[in-house]
Amino acid sequence: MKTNDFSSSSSSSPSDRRIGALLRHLTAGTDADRVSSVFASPTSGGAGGSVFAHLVQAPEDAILGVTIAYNKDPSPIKLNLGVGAYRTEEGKPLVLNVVRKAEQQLINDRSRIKEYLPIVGLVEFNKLSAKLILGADSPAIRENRVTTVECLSGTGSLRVGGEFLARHYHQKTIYIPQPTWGNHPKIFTLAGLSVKTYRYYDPSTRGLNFQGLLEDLSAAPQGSIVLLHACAHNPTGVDPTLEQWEQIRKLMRSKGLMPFFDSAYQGFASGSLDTDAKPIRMFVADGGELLVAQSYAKNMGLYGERVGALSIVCKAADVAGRVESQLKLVIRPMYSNPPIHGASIVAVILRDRNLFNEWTLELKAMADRIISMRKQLFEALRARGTPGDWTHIIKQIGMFTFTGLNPAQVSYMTKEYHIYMTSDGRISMAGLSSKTVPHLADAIHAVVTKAL
Ligand code: KET
Repeated sequence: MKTNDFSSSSSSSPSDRRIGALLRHLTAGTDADRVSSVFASPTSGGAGGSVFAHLVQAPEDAILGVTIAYNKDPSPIKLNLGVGAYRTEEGKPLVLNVVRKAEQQLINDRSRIKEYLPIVGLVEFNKLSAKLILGADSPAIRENRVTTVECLSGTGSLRVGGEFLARHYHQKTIYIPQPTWGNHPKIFTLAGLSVKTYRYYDPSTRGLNFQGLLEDLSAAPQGSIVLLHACAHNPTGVDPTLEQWEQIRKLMRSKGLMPFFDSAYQGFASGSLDTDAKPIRMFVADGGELLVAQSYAKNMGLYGERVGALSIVCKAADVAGRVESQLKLVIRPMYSNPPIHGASIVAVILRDRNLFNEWTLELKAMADRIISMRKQLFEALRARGTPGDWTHIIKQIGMFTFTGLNPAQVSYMTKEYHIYMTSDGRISMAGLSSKTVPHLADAIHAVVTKAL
């Protein structure tokens, strides 16, 4: 088990840890002189110079920076497989039909106003979101043991949940899988938690390192927080089986480890909303407590609307009420209250049986298109006789394939083929189409036969 640089002592207070993390963040990659210049007199800008002149250029984000590089490329054959955002067969972003219908309904309703929402967001949206993830018949919902707050998509939900735990939970360490979505360590460190990793992926099998996972969670201190990808693990596309989830659940409950689920892809893994929520529901069914961060970015295509929810399942209704009161104290100074539009769209779709059914069909169509891209890419490599075992392309689940290509190979593919992807070799299958599969297969074939 590894402790990363970004983690800090678990004995300091959340605000100390946050300040420490911010300092490390600010001074990363600088030498001692430059570090001290951060604290030089703020008015020492020099003759007409800026007081910010000492700033070093920060690198672009490892995922979102790929799109920036792609946008700058004038090549007509360029292909963006970086960010996890769905594209149609024509390579275009998709606004779901149900979303258009819901928006029309909202616009036609002249009684709608633009007042502030409560700190916890749109209450109907919160109730419907809890039902969507925990199941309509969830005992926790029936017993009023769940509190749900609308947050700024998945990222905001993780951030609010992280800060709530840093303030009120007795253990300040969160274990995240190795590897994981690149924003996780930053979100939780800045929320005031210490971040450690547990083994997850085995590059030699391109599958789950289940033994390593169990060993690391067994060795974690009693009560530690554990970040779990609910489904469609990012970036590996490797999920535990339901039997493995059951073993993880038993182990975690026996050690009082606190599950914090990140559900950014509900419906995208299997095509079914209920199937993809099963691991979470297994943990709810045992009566224990947990957190879950939900995002509607991918499954409703509401990326830029920033709509998501944080639910905390508690053991008793009175506790859930007090938890909610404390969540409000986390949210109010952060962004006061969440936006109204995206949550209203989701509420319209989730409350209406017809729209809901239509949504599930559109979602299934997106998931199916991704699965068909997996098959096409696999076949294209087979047809080219590309050396190596590529069955992981069809075995992995969700939006991404973790190809196993190394950073040198990725950069060659970008330079020579104008194919953009994250340097860890992750490709967004949702960005691929039947027309672009041959180009990608040519590039992969070239790069693996080149021995870069
Ligand atoms: N969790 C995971 C696992 C995740 O992959 C993402 C986004 C999020 C949370 C946050 O999504 P939000 O838009 O805040 O609801 N991942 C894709 C986009 C990004 O990096 O922001 C990606 O990995 O490409």
